Formats: sequence, C-alpha cells, structure tokens
Amino acid sequence: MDGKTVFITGASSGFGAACARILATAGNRLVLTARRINPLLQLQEELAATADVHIIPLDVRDREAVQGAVAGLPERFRAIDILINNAGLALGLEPAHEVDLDDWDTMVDTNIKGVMYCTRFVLPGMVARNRGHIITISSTAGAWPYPGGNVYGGTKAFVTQFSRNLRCDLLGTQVRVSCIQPGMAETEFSKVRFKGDNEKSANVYQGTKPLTAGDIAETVRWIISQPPHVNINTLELMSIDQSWGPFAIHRDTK
Ligand code: NDP
Ligand code: 8X3
Repeated sequence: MDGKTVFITGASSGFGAACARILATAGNRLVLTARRINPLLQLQEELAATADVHIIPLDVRDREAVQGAVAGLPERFRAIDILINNAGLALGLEPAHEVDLDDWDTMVDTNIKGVMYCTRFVLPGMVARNRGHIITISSTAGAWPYPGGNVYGGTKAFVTQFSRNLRCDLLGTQVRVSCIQPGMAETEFSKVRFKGDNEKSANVYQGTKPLTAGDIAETVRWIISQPPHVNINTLELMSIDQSWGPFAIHRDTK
C-alpha cells in the first residue's frame, strides 16, 4: 500500500500518531488532524523524509470546521483513500447518577458526532471515485459493559453499529468499512479520562502488559493491506492480560 492519501483524526497522540508513523513509511500522503497543533507540527517534521504531510488543527465536534477542512484540502490531498476515524475520548468513570453531564455531552459530541461529520464529508468523494476505506476506532467498551462505562461504552456501540450500517449503504461500491475494537491500551487515554490524575491513570496499566499504540497501528496496516475484495468488518483485540469478568451479583446482606 503506497501512494495513498490518508486522513487521520486525533493524530496528535496515541493510536492516531502511531498510525501516521506506520503509514508514513510507504510514500503516502498524510492529512493529520487534532486540536493541538504543536504535536502535529512535530510529527510533520519527524515524518517529512518519508511522507508528504499536511496538518490541520481541527476539532471534530465542529461540523462546519470538518466540512471546511475536507473541502479546503490542497489539490494533492483531496482524493482521500483512507479515513481513520480515531479521535475520541472517555471522561470519568463515575456511576451514571453522579456523572458530570458536560462529560457525557463531550463524549457524544466527539465520539459520535465527530465520526458522523468526518464520514459524511469524506464519503461522497470515495463513492464518486468508487474506491476508499473508512476505518473507525471503536472499543471493547462498545461490546462489553463495565461499571462507569455508561456513555463512553454507548458511544462506542454507536460507532460499531454505524460502521456495519455503512457497509450496507455502500454495497455495490468498492468502498470498504472496518471497525476496530481495542481493549486496554496505554496512551494518553487514561490521563484524559482521569483529567490529568497521573496516579489514577498509571494504576490502570500497573503490573500488566497493555496493548500499545503501535499494536493498533499494525492492525490498521494489516486491515488496509488486505486484497481489495476483502473487507474486515470488525476486529476486536485485547492484551493477554485482559479478559472478561463474571456477572456481578448484588446480595442483600441485611
Ligand atoms: P489519546 O488520548 O492518546 O488520543 C486521542 C486523540 O483524539 C488525540 O490525538 C486527541 O487530540 C484527539 N481528540 C480528542 N478530542 C478531539 C476533538 N474534539 N477533536 C479532534 N481530536 C480530538 O487516546 P488513544 O490514542 O488511546 O485513543 C484513540 C481512540 O481509541 C479513541 O477514540 C479512544 O476512545 C479509542 N480507544 C482507546 C483505547 C485505549 O485503551 N487507549 C481502547 C479502545 C479504544 P487533541 O487532544 O490534540 O485534540
Ligand atoms: C478504552 C478501553 O476498557 O478503558 O476504550 O473502555 S476501556
């Protein structure tokens, strides 16, 4: 896979930055987006020798900004072959009755609406060219419930089902749609979830060998490199140190 134009959301850290690094080795054109410009500038400089990199400061919650970013791409980046819908976050781990509603709004706006906007503005070009690949990062949290996962898991269930439904709409075209559902991976994810509390975020991974951003990028590369007639629909992966728990049972001890 080379000579492709790849548009990545959330490229300033974690999975998105790792995808940029792994896809930059093949002579591709990369459009890297996120809210923080400095990490994007650093990545652009780091990858300059291997890929043509265009960076855009972009908040995926802003529908007009997403539309403008896609419409305003320089000519050589305009024909997007691969959209990696990666930008996203979890905020908090409180039970539903204690949660900060602003956190729920932010997760819905980013993880659901951001994916909707990017997909909707990129997809018409892919359909017109009859080629393309949309890869969306969901989560095990979208398939398996856990305490405090409430809206985060709900947003990820949305993107998993959205990806499947896109496949239905795109049947008869050569546009592929894939959804990746990673389990625990060590990135800035937990620092964001726990709002900068480094101790809490370190505890998540303590004593384990979590997935890395590189593992997810390698998975993306594998999905992309399948022959054009092979569509990976959904792919779930976890660290060997993570598994499911038993059903929780409340016993009345009165
Ligand atoms: P990181 O926090 O390291 O990266 C998240 C990226 O999303 C950052 O680049 C951030 O950039 C970007 N982002 C967040 N909000 C916005 C926004 N409003 N507009 C644009 N970009 C935004 O975490 P990960 O790399 O781990 O997370 C990537 C994706 O993977 C997320 O969707 C996450 O839910 C999912 N995931 C993570 C798992 C994990 O355990 N780490 C497991 C399963 C799924 P910036 O702040 O500069 O805008
Ligand atoms: C991130 C994995 O288990 O923290 O999506 O929800 S988890």
